[in-house]
Amino acid sequence: MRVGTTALIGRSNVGKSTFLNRVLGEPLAIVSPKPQTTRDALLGVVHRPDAQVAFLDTPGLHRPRSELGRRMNAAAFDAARSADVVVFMTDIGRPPSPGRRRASPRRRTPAARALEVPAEDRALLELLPPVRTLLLVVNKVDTIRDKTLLLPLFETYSAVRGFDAIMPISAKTGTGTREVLDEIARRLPEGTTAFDADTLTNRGTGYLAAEYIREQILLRTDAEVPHAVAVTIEQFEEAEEVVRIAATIHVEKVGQRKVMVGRGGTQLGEIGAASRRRIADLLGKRVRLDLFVRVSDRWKDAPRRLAELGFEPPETTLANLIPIKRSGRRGKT
Ligand SMILES: Nc1nc2c(ncn2[C@@H]2O[C@H](COP(=O)(O)OP(=O)(O)O)[C@@H](O)[C@H]2O)c(=O)[nH]1
Ligand SMILES: [Mg+2]
Repeated sequence: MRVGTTALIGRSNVGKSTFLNRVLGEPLAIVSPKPQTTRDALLGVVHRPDAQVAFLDTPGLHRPRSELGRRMNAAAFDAARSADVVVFMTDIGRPPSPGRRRASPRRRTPAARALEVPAEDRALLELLPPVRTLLLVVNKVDTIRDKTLLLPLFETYSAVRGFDAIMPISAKTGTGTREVLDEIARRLPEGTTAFDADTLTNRGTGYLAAEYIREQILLRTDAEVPHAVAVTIEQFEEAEEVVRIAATIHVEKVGQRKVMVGRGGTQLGEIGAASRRRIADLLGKRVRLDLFVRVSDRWKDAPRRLAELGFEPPETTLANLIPIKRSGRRGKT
C-alpha cells in the first residue's frame, strides 16, 4: 500500500481545485474563474485499492498585497515542504475569450503563448524550497488543438527546474488525470493507511457551507466584490432531516453590500438558493439557509479580524488534520 501526502501548488486559476475534485470524484473544493478562489489549504483523500493519497489543495501562489495574501502563500509553501509529492500545476495560457482584448496589438495567438513559461511560474519555481518529488502538471490541454506545442513547452520548464515527471492534463475533461494519480501513487512511500476508508476531508461541514456560499458569490458578482468577501456561520443546527444555517456575508464597503443584495434582494436570493442546493447535496439533508450581509471595514488587513472570520494560521501538516467522513448518501467513487 502506498500512502502519503501530495501538495497541489501553482498560480491562482490554473485548475488545482478542479483537479482535486476530479480525482476525488466529488465537487468538494470550490472552483471559480476568479483568481484566489481557494483561501486556505483543503485536504481531500483519494482512496484506491493500492494507494491512499492525501491531497492538499492550496491557495494560488502570487505576489501578496495584503495580510490575507501573505497567509495564502505561506500555506502553500508549508504544504509543499512537508509533502511526499509536490504537484506544481500550470496551464497553457488563457483560452481566447471572445470580445476581450481582441483589439490589443500585443495580443498573441494561443499557440505562441502556449510556448512560454509565465514569468510568475518562473519566479515561483525559483522560490519553491527543495522538495522530495516534484511533478509538473500542465493543465487545460483541452484549450489547444495542436498538442505538438506541448513538447517545447515542457523543455522550457525543465530548463527552469528539474522535474521528476511532466504530464499534460485536462482537469475539466479528465484527460490524463488518471495517469497523474498513478504517477503520484508510484512515488509515495509504502505504509499503512492513515485515514479510514470513508474519510474525505479535514474540514467540518460548517467550513464547507461557508465556502459554498462564497463560491456562489464568486460566480455571481464581478469586479472587486468577490475579493472583499468573507463568510461566517452564525448558526449551524443539524437535526435528523433538516439543517438550519444562518450565515453572514462580510463585505468591505457599503457599495459592495448593494451589489451583493441586488435590486429587491434578487442577487442575494440567487446566491442563497444555489449555495443551499450545494450544501444540501454535501450533507444529504434538507437545508434552511438565512443569509445576512454586513459591512466590515478592511477585514483583510487586520490579523484579529482575520482570526475572527476564520482565517487561521496554516494547518498543513497531517498531524493536526481532523478528518470528517463522507456523508451516508454520497456513494464512494
Ligand atoms: N478549459 C479548462 N478550464 C479549466 C480546466 N481546469 C480548470 N479550469 C477552469 O479554470 C478556472 C479556475 O479553476 P480552479 O480549479 O478554481 O483553479 P485554482 O485556482 O488553481 O484552484 C475555473 O473556471 C475552471 O473551470 C481545464 O482542464 N480546462
Ligand atoms: Mg483553488
